[in-house]
Amino acid sequence: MRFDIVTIFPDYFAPLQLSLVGKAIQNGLISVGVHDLRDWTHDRHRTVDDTPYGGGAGMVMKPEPWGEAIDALVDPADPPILIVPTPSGEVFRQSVADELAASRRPLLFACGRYEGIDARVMAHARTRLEVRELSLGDYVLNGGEVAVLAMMEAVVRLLDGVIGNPQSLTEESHAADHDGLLEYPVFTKPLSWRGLEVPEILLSGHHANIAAWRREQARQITLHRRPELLPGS
Ligand code: JEK
Repeated sequence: MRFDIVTIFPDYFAPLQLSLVGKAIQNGLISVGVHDLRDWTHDRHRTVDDTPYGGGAGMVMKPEPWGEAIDALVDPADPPILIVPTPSGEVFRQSVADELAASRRPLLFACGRYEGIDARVMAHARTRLEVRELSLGDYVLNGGEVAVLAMMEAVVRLLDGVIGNPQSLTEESHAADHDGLLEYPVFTKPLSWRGLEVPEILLSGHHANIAAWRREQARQITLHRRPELLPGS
């Protein structure tokens, strides 16, 4: 699967060489291009921003470099989904990660900065491409870069062959079994640590009782932290 990222901070994406996404690149399961938006400017100062029409604080990203970048990176024979992180986007949930991974389409990420990108860039792209304006969540970041790192990690770990142990994804896809509840707590060795013991039930070997205990723990945690996820709320 192909990923391209346009940003004024290419160095932000050095962490993609690490960990799971880095291994997926090394194994040839994905390929990633990181591109500096300023490469599509033509003035001496490589300007990417200007003052907002209608007034207001801050600056807005100019449309022309974005138009040229998208033109250069789109292969009409294999058109990407254009993903634009924005605080006003549809929330990026697991269901969105699932859709993007299943699409197998190339993903082209446009990282804005300042107050965002001139809206005509998205309007024009929509005439040729599928465009998704997505938000990581209800808080304000300074730009799209962190959102792209999170979205890419969520998509890449779903691709066939990326996770060494496919069982861990199979169990996740059974999340329906867990009624969409939050995770139960997990424990490993040692049995006693700083005066805290592993719950005895987990040592019993009684799988049905363990499953019932975990379901109840998940229900309690969900009730306290995310009551809106409980059925009938
Ligand atoms: C992309 C630029 C910064 C900051 C103005 C006024 C209330 C903010 C843009 N979950 C997410 N949070 N933030 C982003 C995100 C932020 C971005 C860009 C994504 C490009 N910025 C910025 C302030 C404002 N708004 C009204 C909200 C706009 C994001 C994601 N994904």
